[in-house]
Amino acid sequence: MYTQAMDMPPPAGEALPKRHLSAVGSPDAAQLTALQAKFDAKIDADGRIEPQDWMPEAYRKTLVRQISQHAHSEIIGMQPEGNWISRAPSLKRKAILLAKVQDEAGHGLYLYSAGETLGTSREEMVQALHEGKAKYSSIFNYPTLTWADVGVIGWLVDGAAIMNQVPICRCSYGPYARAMIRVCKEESFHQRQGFESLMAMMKGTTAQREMVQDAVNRWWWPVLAMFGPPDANSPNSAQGMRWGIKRLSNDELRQRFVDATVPQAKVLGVTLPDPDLKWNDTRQAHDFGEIDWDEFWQVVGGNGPCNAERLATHKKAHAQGAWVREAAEAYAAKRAVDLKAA
Ligand code: FAQ
Repeated sequence: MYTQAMDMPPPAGEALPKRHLSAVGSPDAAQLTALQAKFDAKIDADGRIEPQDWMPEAYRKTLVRQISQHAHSEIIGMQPEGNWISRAPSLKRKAILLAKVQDEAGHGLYLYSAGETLGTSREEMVQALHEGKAKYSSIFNYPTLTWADVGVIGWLVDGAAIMNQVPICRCSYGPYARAMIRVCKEESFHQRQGFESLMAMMKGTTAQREMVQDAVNRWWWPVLAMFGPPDANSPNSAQGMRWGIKRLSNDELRQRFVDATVPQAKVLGVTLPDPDLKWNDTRQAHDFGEIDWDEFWQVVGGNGPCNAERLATHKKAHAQGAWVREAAEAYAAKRAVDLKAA
């Protein structure tokens, strides 16, 4: 990621390095047509677009939107589970949870780096989050009421995240695709630890089993909504798929997730809270009930149970970390002077 981050277009307003000029230095109409044709051919051939390549502005903008929102989700997503680090039931569970939450921070950082290769700084991305211009996943606006919620986040939320992210390993934009490969490996560990933690509780007391079932009841529907609106109401899908950013549609991923999760729920011994959930022999897939899309849009619009708290916590932590950023900048400036003098 670091080498990719160095190989990025300069910030807005700064001169382009020479190697970019032939590709993007005020091309005339004929040059633009040729650049577009080259880009389209690469997409059609399932090639990778790299930061130094010419790309249509709309492609760049879509990637910055999706990658920055993905990064914000990883960072804000640390909060619901982070809330339980000091209350984990054993040293072993605490160590696992600490490692998992730190992994999410790492994912956020890879993703901000991938976003920066498109010419938008991390500062700009964070500012857009704070101003409410950039979204983050709806799922992180729900509270973690009991220890079982931590296991359910691992099993279902990380499970859904993997289902969505594995196809992004083949995304047409190289830095995003490569970041996803490592992220998916780590998410896979997260999913397994969540399942294992729930399994331990299911083998415990009646009260523990009830706690797991209650958490599954509360998280199941918001997890299904995580995949985004139905394909018919997904304004970004068609173009995202044409560009090879999205490989599978929101509904296809949701269906795959339901089909993969039903047998896991059986092994665990929990009931998925959907009376309409049943195997459809004709479709060779599970039918399932209607998602509450009004609730989803309320949460996406900032009115979920924890939206205000999540954003306020992020803003506070960002302000408290200002001295670290200032110290890093001062050190970098000093090193630059030292290197010049050497
Ligand atoms: N929440 O036209 P589409 C994780 C928005 S990481 C909020 O279908 P698109 C790891 C969407 O942005 C979880 N907003 O959009 C972890 C768009 O609004 P915009 C995050 C949503 O981009 C685990 C509008 O609705 N993963 O969990 C949501 O083609 C445990 C219309 O939607 C990613 O970000 C939503 N759920 O498809 C961390 C994966 N869904 O931007 C900690 C990468 C849709 O036009 C603990 N992203 N919207 O204003 C994607 O795959 C896509 O961006 C989708 C949405 C599928 C999320």
